[in-house]
Amino acid sequence: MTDTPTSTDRDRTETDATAADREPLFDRIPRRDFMKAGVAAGAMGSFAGCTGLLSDDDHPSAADVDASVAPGEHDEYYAFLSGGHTGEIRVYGIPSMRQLMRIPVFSTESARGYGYDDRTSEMLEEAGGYTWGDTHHPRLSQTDNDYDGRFAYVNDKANGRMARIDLKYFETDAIVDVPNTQGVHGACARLPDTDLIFGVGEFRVPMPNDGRDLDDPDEYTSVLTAIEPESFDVAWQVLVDGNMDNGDGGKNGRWFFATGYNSENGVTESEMSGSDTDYVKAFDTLAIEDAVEAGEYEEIGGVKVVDGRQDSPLNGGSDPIVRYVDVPKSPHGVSVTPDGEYAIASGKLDPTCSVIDIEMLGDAADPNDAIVGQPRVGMGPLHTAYDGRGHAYTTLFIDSQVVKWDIEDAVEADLGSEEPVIEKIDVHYNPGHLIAAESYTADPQGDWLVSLNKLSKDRFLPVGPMHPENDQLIYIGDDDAGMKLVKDTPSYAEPHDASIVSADKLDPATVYDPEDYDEEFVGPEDSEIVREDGRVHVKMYSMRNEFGYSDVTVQEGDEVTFTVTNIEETDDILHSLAIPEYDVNIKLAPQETREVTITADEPGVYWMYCAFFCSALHLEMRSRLLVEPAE
Ligand code: CUK
Ligand code: CUA
Repeated sequence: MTDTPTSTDRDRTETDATAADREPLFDRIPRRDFMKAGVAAGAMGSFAGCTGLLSDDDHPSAADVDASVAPGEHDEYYAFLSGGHTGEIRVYGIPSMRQLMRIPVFSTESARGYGYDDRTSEMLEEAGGYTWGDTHHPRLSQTDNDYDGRFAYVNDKANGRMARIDLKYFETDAIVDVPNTQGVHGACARLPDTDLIFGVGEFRVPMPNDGRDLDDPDEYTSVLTAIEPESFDVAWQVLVDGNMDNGDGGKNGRWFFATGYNSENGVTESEMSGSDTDYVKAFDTLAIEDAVEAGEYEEIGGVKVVDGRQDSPLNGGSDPIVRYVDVPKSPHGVSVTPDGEYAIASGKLDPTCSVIDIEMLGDAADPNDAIVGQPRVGMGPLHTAYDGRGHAYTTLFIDSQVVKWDIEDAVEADLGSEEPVIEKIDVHYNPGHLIAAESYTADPQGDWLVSLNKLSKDRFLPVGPMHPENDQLIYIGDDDAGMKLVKDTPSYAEPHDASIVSADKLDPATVYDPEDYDEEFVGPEDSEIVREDGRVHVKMYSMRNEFGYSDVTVQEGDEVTFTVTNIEETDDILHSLAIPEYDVNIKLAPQETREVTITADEPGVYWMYCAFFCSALHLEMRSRLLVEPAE
């Protein structure tokens, strides 16, 4: 198929819209509540006549594409997927779709001892002490609009937090509990050099949320939060009208875009659905920084908060700090094209995507003039990714498809035209995000795309009423042959978004560098037990197949700190210190030191053991904690 479809192509796709292999619409109605029944009914009304799709027969078979990665071979890409309400990040290899690692972020995780040693439990405690989070949008740091392999960032939609993951060690190293906000949804950065991280506040709450204005929703607001990437402190916030949803940074250091719903500032669904339009908010971050510099902020909850609401004086002049662009009701995803020219917002409740010309936005008297294209792509468009060849790929939640369309054709076509649509492929089923290789950079790779489908239905062996989701790998590297579905991958609830980066841009360490952490490295000659006033400090090493002490005796009531080093220098030889009935398991990778503090309040014998299978004598690798009863 050519880039510009002929009318014959389109006629054929429409004929196939009711192919027998499609499920009835009601079976495909989302289990999530954000597509309301009324919308679904509307979708049903327009379903028969409007949606185009290629049947699977129109696509070359997946067997034509080699996505195999032989045993022992490495993948070409890393994918970082959010884990949703597991509170973690998952690392996959692409194209194998093998899960390589999980990185706990907002929830404790015992295999890593995350939240079990003193350092990580203090980090989680200082970040609010919650035991779970809801990660949606993992983004990677960039330099000059390309991945630099240093950090990943992700939001916590549940508790209004943002976290940073150090990609040297693939572990969470900073979390900020964002003040004045509840529900940080979108997460991304100011590019080209990731010099600010943004958390997009979703739920509107009183400012500050301390008991005031409880039932006075007119006083609720939501905020965009800018975070310093190094210190991970909040730099400033901007108050806006309406809820916000997703976000993406422009490529040239100035703009940041956020979709939003509820421009009505309502609290019930019907109150949020009155208007025909909502906003894409375009934040002029340089103008905001000028306002902060000039002292035009109010300090709330310890943060400099700038007023970006529509009636704010800062939005009154010719250089408003936030431009409100009217787009059809409740847009969901927004992403900036690789060339930085357009921000594309997906319609969700409307079958179009809105193409916003970023340069025009800065100059136009009316921000709505910057909408230069609005292709009709299909039902329930949620998110858009790019291949670097001028094509956009948008997930269609209601149609259960990915649609490929031409961005410049969309700018040239009339608003609402289907002309820019090149092809559609079925996915299984109801996709949320999709991500193409390096889509968020200036230079996407254009070969692989992953559709993160919410429902898998009958695609896998049944495992009870909670089904896995289905992440599908699609090859997009051949514009003539069209998109090809290559692989189904079941995934645990629930990935929302992902970033895919070329493997050669990351350089993870394979053993720890003791210089990188504060805990004292304990070699064999450093072993000691220091006792002082009811406090016991046990410093010991670990190696195959022993701990530095074969037993440690303390008194009931002692506060005992273990500082334990894995002195192995060999890759992949992990130990841990697990203490039964004291809720302790700290992971120790080669050259890693961790500390954990317990109160020895139960007299008895406790077999401290190593939980990683480290050698043939792994089971023998243990030590006794002897807690003597108080007199
Ligand atoms: S997402 Cu967070 S509701 Cu479409 Cu970016 Cu899933
Ligand atoms: Cu060390 Cu098992």
